[in-house]
Amino acid sequence: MKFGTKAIHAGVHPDPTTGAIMTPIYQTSTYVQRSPGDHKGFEYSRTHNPTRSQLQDALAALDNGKHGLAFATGMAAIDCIVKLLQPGDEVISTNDLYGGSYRLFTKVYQNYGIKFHFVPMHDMTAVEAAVTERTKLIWVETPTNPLLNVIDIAAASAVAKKAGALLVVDNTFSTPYLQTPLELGADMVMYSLTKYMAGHSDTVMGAVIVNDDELHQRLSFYQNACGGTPGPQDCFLVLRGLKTLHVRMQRHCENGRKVAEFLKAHPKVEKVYWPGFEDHPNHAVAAKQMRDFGGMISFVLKGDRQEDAVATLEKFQLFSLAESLGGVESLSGHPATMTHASIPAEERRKAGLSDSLIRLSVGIEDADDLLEDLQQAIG
Ligand code: P1T
Repeated sequence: MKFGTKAIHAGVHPDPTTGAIMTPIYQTSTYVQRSPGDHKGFEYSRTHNPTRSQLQDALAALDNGKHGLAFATGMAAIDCIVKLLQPGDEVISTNDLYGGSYRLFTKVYQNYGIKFHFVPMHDMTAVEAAVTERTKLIWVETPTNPLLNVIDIAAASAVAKKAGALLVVDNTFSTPYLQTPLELGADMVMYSLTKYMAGHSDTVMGAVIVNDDELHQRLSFYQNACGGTPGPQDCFLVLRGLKTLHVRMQRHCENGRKVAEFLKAHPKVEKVYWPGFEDHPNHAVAAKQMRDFGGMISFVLKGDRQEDAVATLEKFQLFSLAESLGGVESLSGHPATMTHASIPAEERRKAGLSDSLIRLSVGIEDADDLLEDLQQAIG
């Protein structure tokens, strides 16, 4: 089955009692048993819920994976993955990543005796150099948030296999429409479903997709034992969003290209970060592992001054200034003070993240209106 058909049909089925074509919202905490242990596969909604089950199956199908696990937020999904580790274990992570992931790693799990190495992962020799006999997890985000570096998933998988470590790919920016990491050797794919997957800026959720049965069992143990599961209403909203994922992503990519090219040609713009450009340092890797280049773009104005970036952000009319990304509406952001403020300034600078960087999530509005808004804001 092709992607667009799967987005609409995979994992879901008409309700057996009424024939309802849309998955019902099973707003229930518990399920009646005929005799102790004699039930229909559902005992308690933290553990299983039919709306969540259909979403999990749909998510697994889109990533060509075997098992899907849904969480209350993207951070809860990341938290569940890190729970696979023991004190003394080491993680190698990209040094350019979502600020909340960095905060969870350094401010929470470092206190539990897990060591994190942050390296520029688009250079695979830096990853190899950080491997020790304690390396248990390799954390890839690609393209990265917010600098749009592209990490070679197949190469990272080779390093992980040699080290005996698990490879995770945070696929939030790409979605399975653009990239399917399990097919490139990743052990786990992780999502903030809040973004493109749900797609309408109306819910916060996360997911992990895996192939391996034992890994799935370990993760579902933590999903239930720790309890970071989503409610059925939110699962329904993501299921509804997934049905248009391919159509939305196609337009995000088309508009992304138009916005990236407009910015690159603008005399007041110093640098544009977008993996679709042939002169992007990782373009060859992006062209190899992605089916298109997405709608996330970052840029820096000439002069590299934070006050100019702030003035531009204040002038946007259509690119609303807000955290998050991946919704139908265009958003703008200032990573240094918003999404990446939890990364110390020195670490941000080392990763190449300027305090004057502007991040855009290009929506699916008419591209002409988006370009007009950029023109009036940049001047
Ligand atoms: O916000 P939540 O659903 O918990 O997901 C966290 C998360 C994980 N991974 C990536 C790559 C992300 O971008 C995020 C959340 N990011 C934003 C809120 C943002 O504006 O970048």
